[in-house]
Amino acid sequence: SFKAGANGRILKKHCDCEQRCLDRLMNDILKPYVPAYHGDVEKDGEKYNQMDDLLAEFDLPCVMDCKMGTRTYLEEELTKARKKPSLRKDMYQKMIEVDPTAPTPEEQEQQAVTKPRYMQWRETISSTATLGFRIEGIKKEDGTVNRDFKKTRSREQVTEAFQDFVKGNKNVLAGYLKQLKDLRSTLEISPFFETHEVIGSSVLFVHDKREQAKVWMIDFGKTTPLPDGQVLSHRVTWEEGNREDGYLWGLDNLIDIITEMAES
Ligand code: 4IP
Ligand code: ADP
Ligand code: MN
Repeated sequence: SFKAGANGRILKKHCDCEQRCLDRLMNDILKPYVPAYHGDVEKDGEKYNQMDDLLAEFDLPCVMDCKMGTRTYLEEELTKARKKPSLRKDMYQKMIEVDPTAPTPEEQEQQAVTKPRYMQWRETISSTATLGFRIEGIKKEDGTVNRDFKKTRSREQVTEAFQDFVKGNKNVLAGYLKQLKDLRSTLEISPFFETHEVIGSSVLFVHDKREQAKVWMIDFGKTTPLPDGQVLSHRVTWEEGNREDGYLWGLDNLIDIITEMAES
């Protein structure tokens, strides 16, 4: 769903929801933490959102995608699944590939699961439910990609994956720590963040051997504005209807883990 664009830009398959967020973010204090957005473009009959390539300023970048929050699906998925459950055979297959014993007898019978069931299961086998973030993938400087983090759940497992990602480099760790703390301070006072439910969005970590280390927020396909006047804490527990996403709670945990790594 991505294409290379002109002059150091990338094209991501268009989505109205993401476009609205990127437009708003360009006028928010979060702007430095989001890829610069350059509007939509059509290429080969397909519509794309055009944004800066965050890797452009790096020399053989190492990249990690951490999906933030304690919830990874929209509340409307629950409503839909109750009203008119759509049975997902593809999600059932993805589930048994990881754990053949995960489906209930009824699900085994149907060879299918609902989307919220799959998404919740993913949250609990990874660190999403217990730490408020999870590692989705890591690309090393040689270009090799590891997406095998579905069962990376404990603080120790996450720490080990981070350690491997930074190859124990303390300068890189300190760089990330400063960036994450700056991001958190900005999130805490951002008008955009206060008024949006941020689901399925990632923090992208990028460093290289020159020890440049930076973080950005990406992926706003499921980030939605709240009704007028409503705000979120992003830290309190989600209960159906309150739309809380646990984003800051997860960021607190991430900062805590990286602080411990930087000190040891
Ligand atoms: C994927 O599961 C991700 O959760 C996607 O979320 C989600 O897309 C997919 O749902 C789901 O199948 P795996 O990562 O386990 O493969 P994201 O886009 O945040 O990565 P949505 O549509 O929820 O964004 P479907 O319904 O698109 O298959
Ligand atoms: P999706 O909605 O398909 O999950 P994302 O926006 O999360 O797409 O992007 C998927 C991956 O593409 C990210 O993990 C990251 O590695 C890369 N990516 C996304 N946006 C950028 C960008 N602006 N610059 C460089 N890489 C990006
Ligand atoms: Mn994504």
